[in-house]
Amino acid sequence: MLGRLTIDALPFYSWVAMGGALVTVLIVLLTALVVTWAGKWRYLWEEWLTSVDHKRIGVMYIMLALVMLVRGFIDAIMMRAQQAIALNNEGYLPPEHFEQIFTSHGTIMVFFMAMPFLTGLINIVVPQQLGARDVAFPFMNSVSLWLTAAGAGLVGISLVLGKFSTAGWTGYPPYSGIGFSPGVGVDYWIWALLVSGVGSTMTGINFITTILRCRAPGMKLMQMPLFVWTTLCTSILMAFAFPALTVVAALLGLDRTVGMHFFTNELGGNMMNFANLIWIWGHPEVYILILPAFGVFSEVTAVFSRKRLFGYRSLVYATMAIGLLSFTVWLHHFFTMGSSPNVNAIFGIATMIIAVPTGVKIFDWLFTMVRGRIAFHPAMLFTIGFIITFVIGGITGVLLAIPPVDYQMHNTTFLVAHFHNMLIPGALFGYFAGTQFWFPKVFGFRLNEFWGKMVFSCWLIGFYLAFMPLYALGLLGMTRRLEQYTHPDWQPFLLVAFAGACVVLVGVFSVFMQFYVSIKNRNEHRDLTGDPWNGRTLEWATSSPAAPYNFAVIPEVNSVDAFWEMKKKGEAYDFPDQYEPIIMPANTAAGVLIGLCGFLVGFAFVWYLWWLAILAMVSAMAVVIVRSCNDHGEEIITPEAIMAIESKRKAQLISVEGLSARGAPA
Ligand code: HEM
Ligand SMILES: [Cu+2]
Repeated sequence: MLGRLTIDALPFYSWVAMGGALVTVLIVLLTALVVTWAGKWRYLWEEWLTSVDHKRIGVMYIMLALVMLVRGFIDAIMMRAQQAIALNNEGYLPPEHFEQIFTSHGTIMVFFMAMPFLTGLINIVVPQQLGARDVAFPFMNSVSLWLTAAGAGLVGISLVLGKFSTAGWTGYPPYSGIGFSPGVGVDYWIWALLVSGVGSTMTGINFITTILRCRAPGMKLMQMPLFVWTTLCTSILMAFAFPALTVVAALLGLDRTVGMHFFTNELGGNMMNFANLIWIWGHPEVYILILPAFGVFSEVTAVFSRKRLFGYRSLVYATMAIGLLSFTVWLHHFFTMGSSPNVNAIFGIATMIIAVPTGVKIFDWLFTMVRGRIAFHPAMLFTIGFIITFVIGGITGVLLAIPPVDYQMHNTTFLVAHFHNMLIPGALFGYFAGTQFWFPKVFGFRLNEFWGKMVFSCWLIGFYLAFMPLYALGLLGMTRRLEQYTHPDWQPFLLVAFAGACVVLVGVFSVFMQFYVSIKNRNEHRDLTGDPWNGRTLEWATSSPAAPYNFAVIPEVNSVDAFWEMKKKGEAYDFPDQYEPIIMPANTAAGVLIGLCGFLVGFAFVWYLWWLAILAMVSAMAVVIVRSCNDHGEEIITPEAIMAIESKRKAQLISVEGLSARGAPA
C-alpha cells in the first residue's frame, strides 16, 4: 500500500536536513493558518486559484518564482558557506547533502524560478501589448500554471519526505541510473521535470497561437512590440525544445523504474544519447530564459531614453536568428566526450556565430540610448548593468566555445562563473527590470525607487564579488561541485565569493522590502493614468490595474509604437458613448485539480504507490472530460457593467493634471 514510503523517508540523517524539513512544514502550516485567520480561503479560491484571467495567472506565476528564488538562494548561500570553510575539513554539510543542494539549486533556479518568472511577465504583458482580451486558450493557461506549481511542489516535498537527487541539475546517467542512485531523489527530479515540462510546452503553444491569432486589427507582425517578438521566439523554442526534455526524462524514468536500458552502456544502451537529448533541450532553454529578458530591455531602453527603439528590424531579425541558432550548438556542452575534431570545430564555430546577432542587439540598445534623455529608473539601471555585465559573460562564452580551451575549463568553476554571468544579468536582471516597469500596470501604484535601487546595487555588486573569483578559481583548476578541498590558495577566493553571496542576500531581502514599503505607501504612488512612464506600446493604453477585459474597445493599430501614435494624434483617451457586450472565459477549478493530479501522479511514481498513480491519472482524465462537456465556460459582461467601469476611469483621467497635453479628455 505504501510502496517505498517508510518512516526512514524522514530526514533524520542530518540536523541541517531536519531543519530544512521543519522550516518547510512550518511555512506551509503558517501560510494556511494566516489565510484561515484572515478568512480569505473563499476569496483566494474564487478570485485567484480558479482564475483564468491572464493577468492573475501572471501574478501567481511570479509569486511562485519569488518563493522559489528564496529557496534557490538559500541553497546557493549554503553552498558558498560550505566552500568558504571546507579547507581540509568536512565543513558543515555531509557530501551527500551538499550534492542534493547543488542539484536542487540548479533545478529550482532554472525550472521553478526563471521559467515561472518569465512566463508570469509574458502572461501579464503580452495580451495587453497585442490589444487582446486574453490569451488564445485561457483554460490551458491555468493548467500550465498549476502543472508548473505541481512540479515545484514535488521539489518542495522532497525536503520533507525522502531526499532530492544528487546527480546535478542535468542528471547524467550512469550516475543517475538505478545502480548508482537507488533512492527516490532522481525520481523526484524526473517527475518534477515531467510534470512542469508539460506545462511549459503548453505555454509555448498558447503564446504562439495568441501572438499569431489575437493581435489587434491592423497590427502587422513587423509592428509588434519587441517584447512580443521575443515572446514569440521563446514560445516557439518552448514548444519545440521541451518535448525533448520530456522524452529524455521519461526514458530515464523507464530505465530506472522498469529496468529498460536506454542509457545504461549495456544491452545496447548509450549514455551519450542522454547527453545529446538533454542538451537539445538545454541549449535552447537558456535562450528561452534570456530572450524575454531581451524583450524587457528593449521596451525599457526605448521608454526611459525617451526615444524610438533603434534598429527595430535588426532586433527582430537578431531575435529570430538567435532562436534558430540555439538549436544548432548543443554539442558544445560535451566537447570532451570524444566526438571527432571536425564535429567539435563545427559546433564551436556555430556557438561563436551566436555572438553576432547578440552583438547587434547590444549596439541597438546602446544607439537607442545615445542622445536620449535617459531617466535612471531602477528598470533602466538593470538594463545598463545587464549590458556591461552580459558582455563579459559573452566573451567568456566565446572562450569556452573553443574546443581546446573547453578541454581545460570543462567542469571547472570557470564554467560556473560563465553561466551565472549570463543568467543573472541576462535573465534575472531582465525579470527584475520587467517587475519594476510593469508593476504599476498590475497593481495601480508604482514601486518605491529607493528600494529598487537597493535591489539593483546589491545584486550587481554581489554578483561581481560572488562570481569573478570563480573565474580565477577555474583557471587555478578548481572543479565544480566540490564539497571540500585541500588547496589553501583557493580559500581566499572562496571567502570573497561568500561575501558576494551575502551582499546578494541583502539584495534578496530588498526585493521583499521594496514590495512592503511600496504597498504601505501605495497612496503616494498611485498611477491614475494607466501610463506612468509615458509609454509607447498598447499595454499603457489600459487602466492600471486593467479591467478584466483589458480593452473596452479593441484598438486599431498601424504603427510600431501604437500607443505613442495614439497620444500624438490625441486619440489615446477617447471614450465611445456605447459599448458592446464582451464575452470572457469563466473561472474554473479544473486547472487546479489537474495540477493536483499531476502532483499526485509524480509523488506516486516516486514512491511506487501504483494505486495512487492510477487513481490520480484517472481523476485527471475525468476532470478533462467533465470540463470538455461543460457548455458554460463563458461569462458575458454587459454594456452597463462596462459603462460603469469606463466612466470611473474617465473621471479618474480627468482628475489628473497635465494629461490633456497627451490627448486626455478635458
Ligand atoms: C547570486 C545568486 C547565486 C549564487 C550565489 C549561486 C551559487 C551557485 C553555486 C555555489 C553553485 C555550485 C557551483 C559548483 O558546482 O561548484 C551553483 C550552481 C548552479 N547555479 Fe547558481 N547561484 C546563484 C544564482 C543562480 C541563478 C539565478 C541561476 C539560474 C537562473 C543559477 C543556476 C545554477 C545552475 C544551473 C547550477 C548548476 C548546478 C549543478 O551543478 O548541477 N544560479 N550556483
Ligand atoms: Cu549551450
